[in-house]
Amino acid sequence: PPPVRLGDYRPPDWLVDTVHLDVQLHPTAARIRARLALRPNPEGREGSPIVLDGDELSLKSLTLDGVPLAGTAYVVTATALTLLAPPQRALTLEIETVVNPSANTKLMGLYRSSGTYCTQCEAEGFRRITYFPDRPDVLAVYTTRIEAEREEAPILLGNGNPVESGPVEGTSRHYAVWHDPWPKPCYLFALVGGRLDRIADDFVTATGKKVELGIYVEPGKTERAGYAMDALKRSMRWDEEVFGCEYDLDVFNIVAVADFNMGAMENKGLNIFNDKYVLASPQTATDADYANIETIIAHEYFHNWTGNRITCRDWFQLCLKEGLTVFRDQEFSADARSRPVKRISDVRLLKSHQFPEDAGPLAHPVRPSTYREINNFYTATVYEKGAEVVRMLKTLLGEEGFRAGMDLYLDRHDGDAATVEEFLACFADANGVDLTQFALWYAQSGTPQLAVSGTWDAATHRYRLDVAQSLPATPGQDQKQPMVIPLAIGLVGPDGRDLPLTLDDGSNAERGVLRITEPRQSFVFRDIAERPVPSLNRGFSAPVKLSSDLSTADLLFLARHDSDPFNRFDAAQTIALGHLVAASAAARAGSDVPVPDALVEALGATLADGALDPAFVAQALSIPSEADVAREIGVDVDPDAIHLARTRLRRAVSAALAPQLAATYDRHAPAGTYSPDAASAGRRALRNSCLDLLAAGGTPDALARAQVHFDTADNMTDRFFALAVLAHAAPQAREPALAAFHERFRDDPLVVDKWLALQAQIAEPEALERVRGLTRHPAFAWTNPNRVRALIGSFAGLNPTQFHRADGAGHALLADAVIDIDGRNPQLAARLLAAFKSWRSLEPGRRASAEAALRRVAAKPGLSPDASDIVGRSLE
Ligand code: B3K
Ligand code: ZN
Repeated sequence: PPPVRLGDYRPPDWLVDTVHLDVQLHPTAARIRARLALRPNPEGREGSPIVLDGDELSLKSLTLDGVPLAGTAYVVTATALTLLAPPQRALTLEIETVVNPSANTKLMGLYRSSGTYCTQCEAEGFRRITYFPDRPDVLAVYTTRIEAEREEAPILLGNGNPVESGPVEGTSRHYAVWHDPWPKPCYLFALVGGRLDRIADDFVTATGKKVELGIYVEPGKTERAGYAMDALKRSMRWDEEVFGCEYDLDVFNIVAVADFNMGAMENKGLNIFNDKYVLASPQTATDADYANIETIIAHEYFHNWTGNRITCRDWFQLCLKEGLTVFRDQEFSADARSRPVKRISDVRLLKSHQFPEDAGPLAHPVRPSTYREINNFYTATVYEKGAEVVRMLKTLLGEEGFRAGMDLYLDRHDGDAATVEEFLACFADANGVDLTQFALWYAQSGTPQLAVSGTWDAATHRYRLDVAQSLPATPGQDQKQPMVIPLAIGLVGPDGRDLPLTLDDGSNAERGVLRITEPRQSFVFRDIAERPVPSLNRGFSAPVKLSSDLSTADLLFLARHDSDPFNRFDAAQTIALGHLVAASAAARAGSDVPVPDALVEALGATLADGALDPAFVAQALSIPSEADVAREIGVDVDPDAIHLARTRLRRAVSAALAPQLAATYDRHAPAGTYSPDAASAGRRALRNSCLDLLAAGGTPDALARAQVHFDTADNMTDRFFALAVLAHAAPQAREPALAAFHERFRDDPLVVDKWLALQAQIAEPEALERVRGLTRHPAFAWTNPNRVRALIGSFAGLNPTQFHRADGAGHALLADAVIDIDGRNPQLAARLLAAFKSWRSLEPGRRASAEAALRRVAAKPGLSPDASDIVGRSLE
């Protein structure tokens, strides 16, 4: 099929006002009767046929206003049902289709997960349930009747509010009717039927309406849903308080399923979740799992306004709901936990996932202008960079200006299928500003680069910052225009205090933010009596790659004194990264370079500073990952050299700081029973970081400590962390620890996933055979996305030396897996394939093997559009 282009958008020719669905659940032949009230769109083309999308449907009957349609009146193809010459007036179509939920391995449309019937419609899954104009700008009011064997599916859930339910007289079946009063696009449709347990709670909204809350899980797992429920209630309150968004139905249900292509789905009033992001107990979930659950529960809930009440006109506008909703969930978590630590981890995620995407063949704008397969655009760029763009808007407009824009957006576009332009217009109108240049953030791909240098004039007490911006060429975009970049800065005086930012014209840099709008700009500050150290891009105010003329001494100073916690963290990371780049080059040449004292000093000072939040210290102790270093090097990357350099650095830091690390470890011994709250999690994170660095030294003492940590852990965070340390650093303790862990949790698939993922990440040549062997382990299933991502995804994404083995066997393993998976689940295959996104930056030998693997995938007969889109763009 030809690519879809933003510029080709046309309003729908036909609208749908109401949808009545009658769904007869059946394992292999579910029957769907759809009654659609259609009318010509006054904004569409006159006299148009009715074109309804369809995919793998079996059409059983079709009537127009109750009269069966003659075979000549319509055409059915593999992708559409077209009524050739319908009367140009409001009319009713009744369509009966049959689908096979048990054979639905794509996990799109109506499928079964461990026997439970469930649906996934975003982006284009509703067409796998019935024929429909499957596009987000067709909004209808849905009434759904679901019928099933009571024995098989005692629970029947739909969107909106429950209307009625009961037995189907004289049969073993029962039914439930749900009505959703809010018009919605079909991608937000959902139903569930199954044997599930429920935890119930309620929430009283700001205006006093009571909402019944339910979380449905596999039988026997209700005690693991409590944290998700708590996160849901906190999200509902937060959205009222921070954005004035109140919930709008009588019920809100969440269902956890074991087979799911992504994290979760925001269907109206009926969110469906990957059970990994619902189920948690101290014994089975880590602190990171709890934090993810909190964030994702919030994210899907927040979509109720940003996504559902205001949806997207077309799929090019995906960031309108995703970037904005990620921004909202980040803010929620920042309020619920430590804001600086949340910011640091969000930026780390952005740099590790989005920056490489933006620097490679899969780069695309936050709002793409063309796609072949929309499911491949649920990317770090649309989500994470999309959130950064919203954050920049807030930085530029200030707290109040941002809120005014959001209020206007929520008011002006409630009920609409909106665009990015309409979103920006609200902020422009509410603040009386022009956002034309800002809009480039949505249109230009690539990570902007900022080069900053500073000069202090002792005679005039002036300090000048010279800033140059550039944006590298990316696929399809050779020429770029300058962006507007909000650069938050500070000038830090010798005593560590921020100096006033008075520009030479007497004005102040508003809220410490410089607006970079030109290719080159200079800013002169006056009354600077002593040479300051500039703290640049504070809080990571813009998603750019910044280079500066700061010396190692300057960075060390910032690492110790910057009032901005993000830059305090970042200064030490910059020192470490600089060293690792040099050390990787040296390692490749068979030599070594000394570890900078400044780095050891910075880490030591951080460890010694009792005033710092333990969670912050844990982040600050982390040595940049191998992927971070590879990205910094950029071309001709040798993963083995990077691994060696990083291992040496960690060993050196470990040796230099061992007494301090051990003391900090001991000071943070657990007090009392496990609690997932941020403060307790922060203490565990710090203690575990100390353990990790100690073990990196490889001393018997450190490894014994790790073994004790493993043996005495009373929660999954500590147990799994210690297991990881043993598996990576203590080859002789590895197998017994892995076996003990498996034995203990063998019946718990989500925990077994951790065990699979960990083994896939061992940076030793045996990892490849181990991964192959694990694909035959009874715990593994090629059909379950969580298992596949845990094993294959972790190998390809988190084990750079072994995935990029010089002999090409790692690349071949991924290609084999993708070719196999693609026949069943194209979305999952395409996701895994994206692990090749930085293949062009590898050294020539590995580049050749990556290319060969990609070409082998490309040559597979019958490759899905999903995989062929990724492979095509990767090779372009
Ligand atoms: N909107 C869904 C993602 C759907 C992905 C479709 N391939 C989850 C989310 O972002 O909230
Ligand atoms: Zn989302």
